[in-house]
Amino acid sequence: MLKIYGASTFNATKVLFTAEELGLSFDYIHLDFAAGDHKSAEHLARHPLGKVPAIEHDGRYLFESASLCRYLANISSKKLYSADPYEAAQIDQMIDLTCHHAGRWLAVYFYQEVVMMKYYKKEADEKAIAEAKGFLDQQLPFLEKTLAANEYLCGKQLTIADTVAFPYFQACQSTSVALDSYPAIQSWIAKLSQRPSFKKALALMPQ
Ligand SMILES: N[C@@H](CCC(=O)N[C@@H](CS)C(=O)NCC(=O)O)C(=O)O
Repeated sequence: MLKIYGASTFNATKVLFTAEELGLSFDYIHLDFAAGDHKSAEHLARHPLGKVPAIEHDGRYLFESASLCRYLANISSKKLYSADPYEAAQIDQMIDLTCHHAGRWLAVYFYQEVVMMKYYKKEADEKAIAEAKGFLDQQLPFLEKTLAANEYLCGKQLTIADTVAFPYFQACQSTSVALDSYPAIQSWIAKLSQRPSFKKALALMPQ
């Protein structure tokens, strides 16, 4: 039995998108941040920092979105991943690059322009946005070059590198991140947005 605990965030979207793409059967439990569900003793047993996403699989808990996606692929005969150590490492390096670099800076835009401005009605920190833009200007050209040469981030097949990276880009469509000079990234976003698995994942979470 697989249970996925989440909220309407891009980290939870990564796991739901991966689970849907793998065709796994699971229950989704939506935590209400406003009610403090994620800081309850019950949830702290699943995630020691009281965050989402987390999963329960056959009575055992795991957390950290990219690790969860990798775990789900591993229990699905390595679908969306690879049994070959070098290919698996290539997928892992793309996941690390998106989570620790490009995704991290896209998350700054999302936090400042969506969470702070739209949700909390506060001023965005322009210095933080300028810093994020500076790093994205260095990092997005690499992803553009990769996607101009390949259909997906790690070649011709969709992998967990895509299901982990894509939710950052999707979430940032409602921010001022400028992707005009990155046509290959834009067509990858358009293509992944249309996947039935992604639509199903989004439909699970109140937006
Ligand atoms: N690196 C973690 C980040 C988890 C995280 O920060 N989750 C946020 C939502 S995106 C959260 O639960 N925030 C609530 C809180 O920290 O109280 C992952 O990828 O799972």
